[in-house]
Amino acid sequence: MKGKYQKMDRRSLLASGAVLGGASLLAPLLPVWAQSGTSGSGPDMPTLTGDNIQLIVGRSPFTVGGRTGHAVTVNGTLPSPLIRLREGDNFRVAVTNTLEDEDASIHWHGVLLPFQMDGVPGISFPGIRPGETFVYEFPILHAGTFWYHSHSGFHEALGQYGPLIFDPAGTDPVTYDREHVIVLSDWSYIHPHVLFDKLKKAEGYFNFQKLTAAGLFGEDDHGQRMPLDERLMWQRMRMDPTDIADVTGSVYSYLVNGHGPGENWTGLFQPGERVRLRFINASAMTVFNVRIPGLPMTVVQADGNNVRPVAVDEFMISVAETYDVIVQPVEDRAYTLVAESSDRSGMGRGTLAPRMDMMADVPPLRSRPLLGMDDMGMAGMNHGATALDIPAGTDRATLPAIDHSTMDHSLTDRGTMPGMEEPAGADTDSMDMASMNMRDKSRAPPDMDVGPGVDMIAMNPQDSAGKPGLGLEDVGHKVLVYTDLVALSRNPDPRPPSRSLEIHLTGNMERFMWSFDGRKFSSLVEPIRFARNERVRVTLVNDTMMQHPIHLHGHFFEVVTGNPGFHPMKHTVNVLPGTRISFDLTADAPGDWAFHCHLNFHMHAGMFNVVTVRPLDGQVE
Ligand SMILES: [Cu+2]
Repeated sequence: MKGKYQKMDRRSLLASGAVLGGASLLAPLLPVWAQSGTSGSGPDMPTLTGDNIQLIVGRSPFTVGGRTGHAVTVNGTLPSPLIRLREGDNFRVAVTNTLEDEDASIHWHGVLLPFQMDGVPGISFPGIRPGETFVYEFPILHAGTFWYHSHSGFHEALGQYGPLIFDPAGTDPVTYDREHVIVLSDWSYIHPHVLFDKLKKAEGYFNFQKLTAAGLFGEDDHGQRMPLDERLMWQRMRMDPTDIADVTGSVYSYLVNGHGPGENWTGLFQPGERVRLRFINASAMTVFNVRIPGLPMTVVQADGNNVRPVAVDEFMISVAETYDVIVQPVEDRAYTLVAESSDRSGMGRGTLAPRMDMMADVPPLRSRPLLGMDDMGMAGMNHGATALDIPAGTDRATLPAIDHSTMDHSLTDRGTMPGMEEPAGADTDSMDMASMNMRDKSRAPPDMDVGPGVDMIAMNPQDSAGKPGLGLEDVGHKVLVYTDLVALSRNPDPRPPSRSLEIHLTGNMERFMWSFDGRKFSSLVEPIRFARNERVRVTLVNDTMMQHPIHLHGHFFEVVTGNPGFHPMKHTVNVLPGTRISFDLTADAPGDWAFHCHLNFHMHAGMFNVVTVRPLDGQVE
C-alpha cells in the first residue's frame, strides 16, 4: 500500500502511448470527455482505468478565446483526463513529473486513503521532484464524484485539475440514462504569482466594480441604492461592499470543461432521458452560481456522498465542492448551462442539446450582490431602537447619520487616517458602534492571535447552514441550501460529539492576510490535534467579509443541519461572510492531514493548518 518513487525514462513512457488518457496528439488539447459535442461519459468512452494508470505532469499550451497561454497539465490536457474506477478496486496511479525545475504533486480530493497517499508536499509526502515518478496505491473504499489536482505551488491555478469517478460496487441508487462531467474553473493569462502579488499590494485590485468616487456620489445604480452615510462607513473602514471575490471576470475566463463562454461546450442528450450531471468546481478562486434556465435540477449527491433527491432551480457551488444533479429534458430543444461567478463579474457557459447545431438564449449577468451588515457578522444587532440587520429591499436612507469622530482603529494601523480620532465614548451612533465593535479585539476568543492579521471579529455570527449564498437571497426561485441536503443513508457514527472546538477564519482584507485563529500557517504553528476515533463538533466562525470553502483532507464530516443521523457528509464546507457553521467529525483516519481554505490564494497566504490524528497504526497511545 506504500507509495514508491521510481525512475522512469520519459521518452519510452511517451512512446508507449499509455499516457495519453484518450486524447490524441492531433486532437485539440482536451480529453475526450471534455470535448464539445460529447455524448457523455458512458462505459464506452475512453477514460483512464485499470490498475496501471500513468499520468505525466508537464507544461502545455492552452488556448481559450483565441489566445494561447502556458498551462500545467496532466498528459497534455486541460482539464486533466477522467479517471474512472470502481469501489473495491485497487487504485494504482504512477505520476511522473516532467517539469524542468519544479516539484509536482497530485492530491485526490475527497478520497479516503492512507495519509501517505494524500499527495500534499511537506505534509503527507515529500513531493515529486523533476524527472521522478511517484506511485500512488491504495484500495478504493467508497463511490462517488471526486476530483484531483496539484497541491504544489500554483499548478492548480495553472490548470492541473481533473475529474475522478468511483462507481459503486453494488447498484447505484441514482438511476440515469446518460451522464456528463461538468468541470467548472477559472483561467487567467496573468500568471498566478503576479495576481497574488497584486492582491498583496492592493486588495480589491481586480474589483473594477467597486464603488468608485463617482459611485460614492450617486452616479451609478449602486451609488444610488446606498445612502451616503453607509457609503462613508464602508469607505472609512477601507472596505468595499462589492468585495465579493478577490479575483474577478476582469482577468478570469470562466471555463466549462476547458471551454470559454464563446466556445460553448455542448453536451448531447436525447429528449426524455434522465441525464446525470457531475459538477465539480475546480476553480482557484471562483464560487459559481449554477442554473439551467427552463430545466429543474434534482440534486442527488454532494461531495461524493448520496443525498435524498432535492429539486432546485439553482445552486451555489463553492471552490472544491461537487454536486451531482439529475435533469430530464423532455423537449427537443437546447438549454443553456449558466455558471455565474458569485460576484457576477462573469459567466461560464455551456449548452445541453439534442444536436450540435442547437443553442439557447444566454441570460445576461444579474446585478452584483452588495455585502451588508450580516456579512460583517452583525446580523440582528440592536443598538437602542435601530436594528442593523437590514432586510433586503429596505430603504437604507432611513438609517441614522454617522459621526466621523467615533471609530476604533486599535486593531489596525489606520490611526494615521486624517480626521479620525480615538472614540470619545459619548456618541453611540449605531453604525459607528458597529464598526467599532467589529474591531474590538476584546471580543476575540482567548486562543486567537489578534495582531495585524485580524481586522475584524464577527460580533454575532449566525449559523449559515440554511442561508443561500451571496446574491441568492431573493432570486425568485428555489436555491439549494445546506439544510436541504439529507444523507441518503444513516451517518456511520451515532455517537454524540465528546468535545467541541471553535476555529476562527481570520484575515486582514486590506493587506491580503489570511489565517486560522489569527495565525498564518508555518511550521511553528501548533497543529490541530484529534485523538483517533474521537468525535468532535467543530465550529468554524468566519471573522471576515469573504466566504471561505474550508476543506479537510482524508475525512468526511457531517455538516450540522438540524437533521441528526442524516447530516450531509462533506469534504468541503463553504462559510459565508460573518457567519458560523458546524460539522461533526469522527477522526478515524490516523496521520497528518491538510486543513485549509480552498481559495488558492487564501491557502497560499496562510489560511492552512495541519490536522493530526493519533495514534498511528502500530503506535501506542
Ligand atoms: Cu479563504
